[in-house]
Amino acid sequence: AQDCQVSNIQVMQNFDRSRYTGRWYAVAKKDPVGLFLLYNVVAQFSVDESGKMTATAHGRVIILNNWEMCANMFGTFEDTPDPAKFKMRYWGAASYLQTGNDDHWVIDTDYDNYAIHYSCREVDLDGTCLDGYSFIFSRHPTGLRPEDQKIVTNKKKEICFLGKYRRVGHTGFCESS
Ligand code: AZE
Repeated sequence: AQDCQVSNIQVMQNFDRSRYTGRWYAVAKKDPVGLFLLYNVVAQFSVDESGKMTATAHGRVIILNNWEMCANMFGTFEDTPDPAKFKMRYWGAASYLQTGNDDHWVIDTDYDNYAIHYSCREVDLDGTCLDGYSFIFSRHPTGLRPEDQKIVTNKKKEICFLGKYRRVGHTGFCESS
């Protein structure tokens, strides 16, 4: 499916949220319109006793008046009929950070090395994504293993975001917050 229709995007089959838990380093991102996490982006996924998925994320952001800071963010996930598609409600530890309710789709993951995340915020009249974002996550802060790069490139193409990603660097700067 490469017609770029959001409704045709293939997601991870039989997604297992418990294997997805733990720490993921963002190694690349496709930005949405507006403010977004810049670099040092690390996400931590958990599943509680009732099976509900939650996450925290931290990363460097620049807020409105050019102020650069580490953002501490929280997310809760609402299940949908597709186990790899969630609705994520998110907010920041500080009020001047962002809040929202975004789609959160897991496109592909091997749980141990890489994961491809996708979120379309606004679907265009023709069914393609007008405003969306995506993270490429790795279990390793140093990046993707060479053997995973081909898979990731193919998936970027499938979600029609190929060529729209930037690398996400890691200096460890927001880790202690
Ligand atoms: C995500 C996965 C883990 C939980 C969360 C995520 C997204 C966070 C944002 C944060 C934006 C912050 C801004 C602050 C000024 C997808 C990494 C919460 C989208 C723009």
